[in-house]
Order: sequence, then structure tokens, then C-alpha cells
Amino acid sequence: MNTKYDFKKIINNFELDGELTSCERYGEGHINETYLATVNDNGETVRYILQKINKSLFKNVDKLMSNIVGVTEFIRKKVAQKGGDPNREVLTVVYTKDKKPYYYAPEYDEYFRVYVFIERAIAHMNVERKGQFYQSAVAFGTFAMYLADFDASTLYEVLPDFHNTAKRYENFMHSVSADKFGRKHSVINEINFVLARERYCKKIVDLLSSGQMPLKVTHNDTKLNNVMLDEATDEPVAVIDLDTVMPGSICYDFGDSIRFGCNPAVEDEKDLSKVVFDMGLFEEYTKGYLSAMGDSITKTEKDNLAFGAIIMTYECGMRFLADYLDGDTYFHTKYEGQNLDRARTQFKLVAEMENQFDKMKNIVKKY
Ligand code: ADP
Ligand code: GN1
Ligand code: MG
Repeated sequence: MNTKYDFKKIINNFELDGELTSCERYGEGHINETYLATVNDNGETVRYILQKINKSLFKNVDKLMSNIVGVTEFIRKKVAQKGGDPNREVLTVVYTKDKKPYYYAPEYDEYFRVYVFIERAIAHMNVERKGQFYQSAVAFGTFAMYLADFDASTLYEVLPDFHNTAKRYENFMHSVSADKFGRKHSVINEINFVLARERYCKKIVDLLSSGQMPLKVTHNDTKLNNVMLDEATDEPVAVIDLDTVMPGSICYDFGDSIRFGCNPAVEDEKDLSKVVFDMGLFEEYTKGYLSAMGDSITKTEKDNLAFGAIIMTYECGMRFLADYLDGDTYFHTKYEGQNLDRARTQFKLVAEMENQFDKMKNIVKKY
């Protein structure tokens, strides 16, 4: 068992039966520290997800968790109404013995939370079988549909300006001028790639602030490994990683899925010839998302879906590059230069999408 924390003691604060038998790092998330906690409950093995919440990013854990409780309870009711399984089709927060949705460990000055482990389902890093991407689109589209009548004013804005690309650009420019680690000279081409596309930054931000595009309750981090598909049938099970549920644009949610899923290579692939934009997958996702959204999508949203894919990929590349310049303080990295590799894959994808933008728009029109 990992000895960084006294997991037995941590788990013991939560309202769950049995004894902890193992607790190991798990998954590929870039933000929180995720562990798979296995418990023996009278001979039965029960698994949980234990997460150390990223407190340098999430400054108000209490409000973060009240968002997650609010959203999961809301979805749980809808799943039950349609006859689904509320213990499997939505994240289940395990409370502490003193009835809180997270535990603060004073000895580490860290916050921990526990979720029921969703069994017989996989959060894929890449599309492995045809149909999986379509199903992930149905999952995110259904998620948006469930939350369509959720009162956004009750949500705390966990990360203000999360997808405000104009603000992201400003921050990026600060990182470039600070050049804290003397890395700027080696990434001039990548920096120029960002500068040459400054005109993209305000497009969606302006549509939202002028009211031409509706602000909706969105997920804001819709990559493929934030959705769980049934391991046998590939059917959608649950949307996970709800830290960023906030008011936003559905173009962001659509675009972020395309950014991650339409590339058959990994996000940090060094061989850029493997990084390609797969138009077939784009069509699959578009079909699934629009079918799940039904008529709850407006014309302005639809007209900007394809651009949403470009802007999310551009923004993410800019964030990876800024983090590289800042000395890799935001995204978890396993080796030096990983954020630069990630930025390069994103920029390659942006260039590919730009070349095929008309085709992408035509596909959106078709569905
Ligand atoms: P991060 O914010 O760091 O991305 P996530 O909440 O996405 O963290 O969790 C990281 C990974 O852990 C997911 O991609 C998934 O593989 C796994 N995971 C998270 N929650 C669950 C759950 N309830 N059941 C099963 N696996 C989970
Ligand atoms: C982070 O948490 P995770 O790994 O699902 C990031 C996203 C990025 C993504 C890039 C809260 O997502 O915004 O698009 O990495 N999440 C946060 O892979 O910053
Ligand atoms: Mg995640």
C-alpha cells in the first residue's frame, strides 16, 4: 500500500463498512490525486475511488463539493424517474461519519473525498472500438439534457473564466513574458502559432456576453476518460469528474470531446505524424450529441459547434504551453517536456481542423 498517507485512518472517517485492504494510485487524471481503495466487508470485496482534492486549484472545497452533491442528487432523481440505476448512472458521494461530503485531514492539511466505484465500466483513454465515441456523445448529450432545468444560480463558479479563451490568452502572454524557466527560446514556433490565432479568442466569449448564445449548466471537461462506458456493451454508464460543472457553453463541451477523442494518438504523442484529426469520429460524435440534445440546441449554438472544437483545442494547447513555460505547476507531468509534447499535439490538431473546417460545418448541418 502507498505510504504517503495513512489511508486506513482517512477511510475510517467515511461512512462505509469493512476494512481497507489496499489503496493504490489510479487512472490518468491530470488534476486530482486519485486512488483505488479496496475494502473487505465481511468477505466481500468492495471498491471505492478515494481522491485527494487539488487544493491549490480548488480554493473552496466546501462549495466545490456542494456543487457536486447538488448536481449528482439532481441527476439521481432523473435517472430514477426514467427507470435507470441511480447507483451506477451517476457519481455517488460517500459521506463522512459526521455527514460531510469530504474529509479534511489536519495532519496533512489536505481534503479527501470518496465515491462509490462504478464497476463493469471503463473510462477510455482512446477510442478502441467503433461506436464508443458515439456512445460517449450520447452520455454527454444526455448529461446536458438532464441538467437543462437545473438552476444555474445555485451553482458556485468553482473556476471563474475557466473557458474564457480571451483571459487564457492574457495569462499565456504573462507566462511568455515572465519566462520563469528560460524555456521561451526553445518554443518560439509554438508561441507564434498561438499569437497568429488571437482572433479566435473572443468569438464565443462575446456571443455569450451579448446574450446571443445561452449560458447553460455544462460539464466543461468532457474528455473521453471523464465518461464511463459499459465494459461489455460500450453503452453509456455515467459522466464523472464533475469538478468543473459550471455555467458555460455547449460549444465548449462539444469541442472538448472532439479535441480529445478525434485524435487516435495519445495527448502527449511525440510522433506528430500519428496525430491526425479523424473526420469519421467527428461525424460519429456529432450524430450522437445532436440526437441526445434533441431540440434543446439553439441555432447560434449549432452554428458554432465546429468552431467549438477548434477553440477548445487551441485553448488547451495554449494552457499546456503556458504551464510548460511556468515550470509545470498545473497539470500533473511524468517527465520534463510532457506539457510541451501535449501542446504540440493540440496545435497539430488545430491546423488539421482548420484545413477541414468547411467539411466539419457541413457534417454539423447534416444532423
Ligand atoms: P481528474 O480530475 O484528476 O481528472 P477524475 O475524477 O477524472 O480525476 O478521476 C480520474 C480517473 O479515475 C477517471 O478518469 C476514471 O478512470 C477513474 N474514476 C473516477 N471516478 C470513478 C468512479 N466513481 N468509478 C470508477 N472509476 C472512476
Ligand atoms: C484536465 O481533470 P482532467 O484530467 O479530466 C483539465 C482540463 C483539460 C485536460 C487536458 C480542471 O482534465 O481542463 O482539458 O486536463 N481540468 C482542469 O487533458 O483544469
Ligand atoms: Mg478526469
